[in-house]
Amino acid sequence: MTIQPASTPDILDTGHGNGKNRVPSALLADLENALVSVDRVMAVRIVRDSCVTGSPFMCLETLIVPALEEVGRRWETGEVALSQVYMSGRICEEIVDTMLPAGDPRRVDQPKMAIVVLEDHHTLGKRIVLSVLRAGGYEVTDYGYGVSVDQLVDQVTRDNVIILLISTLMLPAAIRSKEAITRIRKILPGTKIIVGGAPFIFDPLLWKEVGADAMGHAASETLELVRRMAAEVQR
Ligand code: B12
Repeated sequence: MTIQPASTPDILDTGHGNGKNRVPSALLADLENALVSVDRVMAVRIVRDSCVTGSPFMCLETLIVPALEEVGRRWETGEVALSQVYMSGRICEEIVDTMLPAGDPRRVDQPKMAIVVLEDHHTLGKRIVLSVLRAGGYEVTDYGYGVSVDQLVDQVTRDNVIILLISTLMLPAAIRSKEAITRIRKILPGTKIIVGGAPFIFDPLLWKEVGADAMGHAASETLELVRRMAAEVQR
């Protein structure tokens, strides 16, 4: 299947990064096309050739994330199958793995931090956020994905986590974060909790309703949020 750059202008503002980041719409369409065709080699080549300048995070948020979102939108309209969405996600995960640095052993002095995908198997957002934090010099414990509320409360308490990042892509999981946050606050009242993922973007008040301290729209906001939270807990 070939994806046409459906009546888009030559340059797209993807909406990520305050409108500063613009990529050619043809490039996005090429990447979408490679993803739904499960053409891993082509997808890697497109990203590699178009991301030679600038930071890898910029590339992620202006090219890879919008391309994946567009594949998802086409799934919603019945144009592509779930298997194509799945393979697109897997290919993007592999690309992200090669682009973003693994943890640096020399970490900044920081409060204990952890990240989780709560009751959800959408891992890509967490992976990107984690990479941004690690690239920014933070050591972050990765609790993985599909973690239940009970498991999360146990882990956070055991590790005495001071800054917790929760990612959810499914609305039910986002709503469940309220129970996790309430229980964690009872045991560790000083813990700062940042949430993120699609449900919090769709409903801009949801992060407050679940009791979080902050929400992040994109991985690029994460470092600033974490720095702010770290400053608050160290005050
Ligand atoms: C790819 C995808 C999948 C892949 C996931 C592959 C993987 N390994 O992650 C597969 C095919 C497996 C999948 C499965 C399902 N999916 Co799905 N999926 C998507 C899709 C198309 C893209 C998600 C994605 O990876 N985006 C790219 C990443 C990088 O973006 P992101 O997660 O939003 O993260 C960014 C920001 O949100 C932010 N961020 C994220 N987390 C955090 C956390 C913090 C602390 C901060 C600061 C920032 C932050 O930073 C990231 C980078 O900028 C979305 C559609 C969409 N528009 O989101 C549907 C979507 C999330 N899926 C959906 C559904 C329904 C499902 C299934 C139930 C389908 C099914 N019938 O089986 C299953 C359930 C899986 C499960 N149990 O969790 C729905 C959820 C609807 C809802 N209201 O709950 C969506 C919204 C599609 C839709 N509109 O119906 N899915």
